[in-house]
Amino acid sequence: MIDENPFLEPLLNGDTETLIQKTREALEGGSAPEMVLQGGLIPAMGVVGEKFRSGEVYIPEVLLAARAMKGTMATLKPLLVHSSQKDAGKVVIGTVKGDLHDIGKNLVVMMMEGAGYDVVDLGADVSTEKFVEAVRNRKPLFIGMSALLTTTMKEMKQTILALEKEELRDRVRVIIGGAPVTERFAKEIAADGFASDATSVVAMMKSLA
Ligand code: B1M
Repeated sequence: MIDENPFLEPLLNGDTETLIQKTREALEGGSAPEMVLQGGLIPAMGVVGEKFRSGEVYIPEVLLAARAMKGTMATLKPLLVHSSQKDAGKVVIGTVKGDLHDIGKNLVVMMMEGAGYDVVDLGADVSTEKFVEAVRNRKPLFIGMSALLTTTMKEMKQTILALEKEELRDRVRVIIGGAPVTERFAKEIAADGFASDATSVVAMMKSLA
């Protein structure tokens, strides 16, 4: 039951300290870090989103929740990122232009680093030009794009078209994700891969290798 989610109240209150405390308690109680994230923190964030949509909470609360989530991810990161090797290949990643949502993208980065990828994180609100420049100069195996808004998903297609125009498309595998993104959309824009969550992203990348 989501009401029993111990992370929801501190998240709604933007209370980073209590959220970290609850995270530690769950870990000490034997829950795996992946479970704490997928089964607790992410669903709680989903509830914050629902409450935002229904007008029960406003932008400042969502911002505070996002800050608390980021603080807690720093606690989880060393447990999720097991590998210090960086030999799986290079990835350039970012949240697309016009989109400031970066919590999910940061989780994806953690999982990639944990699997030994050398990740160049361009951050959020990344323009097509910046992605193209990074592919040209950094020569990654993968380019990853994240979008959380239905209005910014189109930027993914723009970037793929720009890579084609610059004759760089064949040099890199394009992978995409984010809450409104689907497998079907990925096919429509001719991306190479799609993952619905951070835990499946690495398996998807390996399947493309
Ligand atoms: Co925004 N927001 N927000 N918001 N926000 C959503 C996305 C929304 C669904 C809320 C709602 O209405 N219920 C809605 C979008 C509606 C739509 O487009 N149809 C929305 C809106 C409308 C907005 C604003 C327009 C609000 C306004 O200003 N009126 C505004 C836009 C700002 C902008 O970007 N230009 C806005 C602003 C914000 C904050 C800044 C306050 C904050 C973001 C803070 C930050 O990220 N630094 C925020 C937040 C926190 C959310 C919600 C509540 C939570 C998002 C989140 O972090 N989820 C969100 C509601 C929701 O999603 N339920 C909402 C947790 C995260 C772990 O999941 O990001 O899905 P997610 O990532 C997953 C997967 O998607 C996947 O793996 C991740 C981990 O499992 N994944 C990938 C993600 N990227 C991937 C890439 C991959 C592979 C997998 O390969 C490369």
